[in-house]
Amino acid sequence: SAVYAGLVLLSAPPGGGVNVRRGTRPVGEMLLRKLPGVSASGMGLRLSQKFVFLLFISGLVTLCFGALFFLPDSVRLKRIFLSKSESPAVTAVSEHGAREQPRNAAGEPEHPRRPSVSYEARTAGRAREERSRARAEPGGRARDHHDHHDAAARADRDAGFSGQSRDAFDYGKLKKCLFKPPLGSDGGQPSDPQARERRDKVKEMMKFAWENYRRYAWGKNELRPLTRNGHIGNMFGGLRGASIVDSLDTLYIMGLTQEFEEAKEWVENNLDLNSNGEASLFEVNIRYVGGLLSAYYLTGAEVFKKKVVELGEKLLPAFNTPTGIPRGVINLGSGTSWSWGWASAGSSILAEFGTLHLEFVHLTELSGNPVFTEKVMNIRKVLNKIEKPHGLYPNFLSPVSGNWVQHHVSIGGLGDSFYEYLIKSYLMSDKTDEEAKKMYYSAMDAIEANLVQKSPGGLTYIAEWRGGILDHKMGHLACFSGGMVGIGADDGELTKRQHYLDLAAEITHTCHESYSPTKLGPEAFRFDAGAEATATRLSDRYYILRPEVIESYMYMWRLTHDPKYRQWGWEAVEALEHHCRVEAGFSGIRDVYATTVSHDNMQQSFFLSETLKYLYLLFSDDDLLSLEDWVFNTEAHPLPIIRRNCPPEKIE
Ligand code: DMJ
Repeated sequence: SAVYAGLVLLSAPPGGGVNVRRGTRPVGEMLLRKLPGVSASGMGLRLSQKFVFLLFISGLVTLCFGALFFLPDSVRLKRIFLSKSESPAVTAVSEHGAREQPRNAAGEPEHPRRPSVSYEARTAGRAREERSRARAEPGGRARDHHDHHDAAARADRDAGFSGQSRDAFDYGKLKKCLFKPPLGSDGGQPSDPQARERRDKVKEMMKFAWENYRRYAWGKNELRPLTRNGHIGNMFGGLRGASIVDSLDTLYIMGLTQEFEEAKEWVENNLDLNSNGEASLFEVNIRYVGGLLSAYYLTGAEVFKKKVVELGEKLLPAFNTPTGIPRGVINLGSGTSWSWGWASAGSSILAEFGTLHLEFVHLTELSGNPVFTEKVMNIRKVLNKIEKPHGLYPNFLSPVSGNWVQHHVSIGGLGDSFYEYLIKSYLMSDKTDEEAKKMYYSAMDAIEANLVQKSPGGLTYIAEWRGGILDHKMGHLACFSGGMVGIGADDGELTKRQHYLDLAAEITHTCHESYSPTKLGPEAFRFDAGAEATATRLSDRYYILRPEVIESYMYMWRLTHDPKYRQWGWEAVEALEHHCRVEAGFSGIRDVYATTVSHDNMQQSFFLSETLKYLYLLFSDDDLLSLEDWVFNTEAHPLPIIRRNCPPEKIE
């Protein structure tokens, strides 16, 4: 190598008798010939010439050392020169986006190495050392309770929840540290008889949807209720049973015990993670990873933990890009990943790579393996570095250059759950993740300054932004934002808290307005050419059993206890029963304005995981999956707030 040649040259005996040769000519001689006024023997150098020569050699050495950072992690030289603790904790981000991912002989991206045992042991060891050092410090105990950035916490973060091996996650401690039992004091049974009756109705709907799935589509991803068969689709690669995994926690909280046991047994014996096929990283994460995590946290059954960590590891190759921003599609069998064909210029989608944080942090908690958290923290790092037009986050980003590809901004599809995960990351960290908090509230400022609008009829809505031009439309997906702005209200600036709560209520009201006349809402609605929250295009009039509007009702109910939210939720129940219930399940409809209903023959898995769960929670007492203890992922799977220290009153 050049370093080696340089070192040999420096130690060459007079006369240039070096032993590194290219052909028959000594390398030292060849180099010295290039320097004007220097004889090939290298003797008789003037001081200035020696200086220039040394400068050249030291530049070369620095260059070669710097180049180590660009080598794949597996290269031996790198491991010798840079111990793991010194190397960047995340997939390396080159300043110039120049680093290519390691590829195998066939030119396909290499599978990431499983972190070696010695690395895990080293990290855990470091964590233990740091913990005992922190505790030995005077005043350390008091700080333990209050300073979330102390050495012990840092060490815990590095090594996972326990700082021990991957099997050491302390489920008992987690349960003890909750403020409320997950199912509340009485399964969330409401004292109000009307709410109880309505909740029972929702439970019956879940039972009906489940039984039909079980009868006609068992093991497939979704039920086709009109044709009474199963649907596989192309979102989950070779994975199957999306409706089963998505339903686990809903069945559990509703007390549908036998159904839950069947679902659990299927996961144990039939959920095959070694499957090939194109899977959406985002969909697999929110439905499968989210569903399995919740099932584990609610029940403590090891099978869910084992499966979810295994699945999480299979998602990691998607992050092998020059920036560490994952690509959207992954083959879980081969680890090959690529971008969606429809995404402009091979870009990754904000709502996809921005909706991994909650699940990946929990994968680290359960496995003790920091790699999951490192991957999502790197996404943050890239996003924080890049300039944002008017403080806004466009929806398309190149995983190669780390630059925005298009200036389309939306709080609906393509952008939505990125914002949701910022505030939820903060809440899930027990309000210690200040970076997420800052990002969320700055994004909110930009959204309010550029996108929030009032219609001529007085409805508040969030428009889309295309390179500075507003598109006065809101998607059904964007209606989750009522709930999001609501749960973020309390931690905003003191002077803005009431404003956020008002904004949340106004958005939820607008979305409710879009739910007419069938009391079900279109996929997108507009506020131009005289439209007031109505779909003006035929192609926007469908409703596929989506949850977002009901999700906002649920949060707004919990935050305000204004009875109108329960009333609006009940309207939706009646409309679902009337328009979407068919003989063998529930189906989406093609036109929410049509008098004669036309069904789309699909019972989406998110109907079971989200729509029915949010309705059930809306009619339950607040202590069922209390917001003090749980944060819902974007597929409504509850994940516990991570407490480094138990609330004082819970310490025995
Ligand atoms: C769900 O899979 C999730 O809520 C996701 O964030 C958006 N789309 C669907 C429901 O509409």
